[in-house]
Amino acid sequence: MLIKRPSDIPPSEITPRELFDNRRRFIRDAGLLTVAGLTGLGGLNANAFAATSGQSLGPLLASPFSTDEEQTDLKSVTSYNNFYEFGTDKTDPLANAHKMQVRPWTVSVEGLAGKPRTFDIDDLIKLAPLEERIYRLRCVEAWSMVVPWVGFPLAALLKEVDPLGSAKYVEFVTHYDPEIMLRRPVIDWPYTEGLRMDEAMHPLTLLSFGLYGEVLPNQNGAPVRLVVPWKYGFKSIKSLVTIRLVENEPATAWNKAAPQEYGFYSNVNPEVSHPRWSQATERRIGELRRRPTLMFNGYADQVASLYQGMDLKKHY
Ligand SMILES: Nc1nc2c(c(=O)[nH]1)N[C@H]1C(S)=C(S)[C@@H](COP(=O)(O)O)O[C@H]1N2
Ligand SMILES: [Mo]
Repeated sequence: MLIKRPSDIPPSEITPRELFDNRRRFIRDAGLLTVAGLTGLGGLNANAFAATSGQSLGPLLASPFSTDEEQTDLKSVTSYNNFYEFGTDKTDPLANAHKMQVRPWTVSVEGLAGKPRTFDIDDLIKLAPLEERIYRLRCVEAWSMVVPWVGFPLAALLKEVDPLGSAKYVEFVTHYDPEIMLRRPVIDWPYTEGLRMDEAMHPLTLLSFGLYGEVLPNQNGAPVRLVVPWKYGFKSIKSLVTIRLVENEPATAWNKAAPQEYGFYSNVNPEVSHPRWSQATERRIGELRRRPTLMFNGYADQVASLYQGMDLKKHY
C-alpha cells in the first residue's frame, strides 16, 4: 500500500532528525548493516517499497564492496546536489525536485536485446536483493562524499533483457519534463549518459533506489539512478527512464556541452587535469583539509583492468 504525502514537503521534514541519527548510531554500533531497514518505520517485508522518500527500504544485504570510510552526513547528501534539471545551484535540487512525480514510473530497457522490456519501477526494484553499498561519489568539481547507497548491480537488470552480442555500449536517459524542469539549454535535454558494455556489467556499477536505508529523495535522482563509483559524478545519471543497448559509443550530455572538458570515459584520474583545474585533490564534504584524489576514486583494484592498453589521457 502506497501512502502519498503532499509533494511539497521536503523529505528532511518528513523524517525527524532523531530517527536518522538514532538509526545511524544503531547501525554503526551494532555493525548490523543487514538489518538497517528494520530499525526504521518497521513492518515492511524484504524489498517492500513505497514511493515516499524517507521511507525504509526494508532489510538490506551488506556489500563486500563497501568502504569503511566515515559517511557524509545525510543532510549534506540530500541538500548539496547536482541535478541541473532543477537548477544549477547546489541548493536548487532540494528546493525544486519535489515537483517531480515518481509514481507511476517506468524504465524502458530497449535496443539490442533479445527480450527488450518496459519495467514498472515497483517490479524493477524486486529483480534482485537490495544491498547497502557505501560508495564514494567524486564530483568533477573536486568535492566528494561517502554515501550508503541502496540498490543492486545494473548487470542484474541487463541480464533480464538478454543483450545481443552486437550491444557494445549502454545509453542512459533521464526523465525530462519542461513544465517542472529547467528549459534553458544548459544541457541538451534530456540528460544522457553512457557506459561501455563491460563497465555497465561490472559488479560495482549500481542501480540505486535509496540511500541511508531509505527511499531515494527526489533531489538524489528518484526513483532510480546510476552510481558508478570509479567515475566522476556526472556519469551517475539520475531519474532514469530509458536504458538503451547500442552498438556505437553514445553521445553524452556533458561531452556535447563541453567536449574539451568532459570525455566519454571520465574515470577519476588525479593525473589528468580538467582544462580549468587540477584533478589531483578533492574536498570531502564535512572536512576542511583537501585530500589527494585516488586513481579510479580508490577502486583501481577492481576496475583498472578494464582499461588495459588504453591511453587515459586521450580517453579522458
Ligand atoms: N539527470 C541528471 N543526473 C545527474 C546530474 C544532473 O544534473 N542531471 N548531475 C550529476 C553530477 S555532476 C553529480 S556530481 C551527481 C550528484 O549526485 P548527488 O546530488 O546525489 O550527490 O549526479 C549526477 N547525475
Ligand atoms: Mo558532478
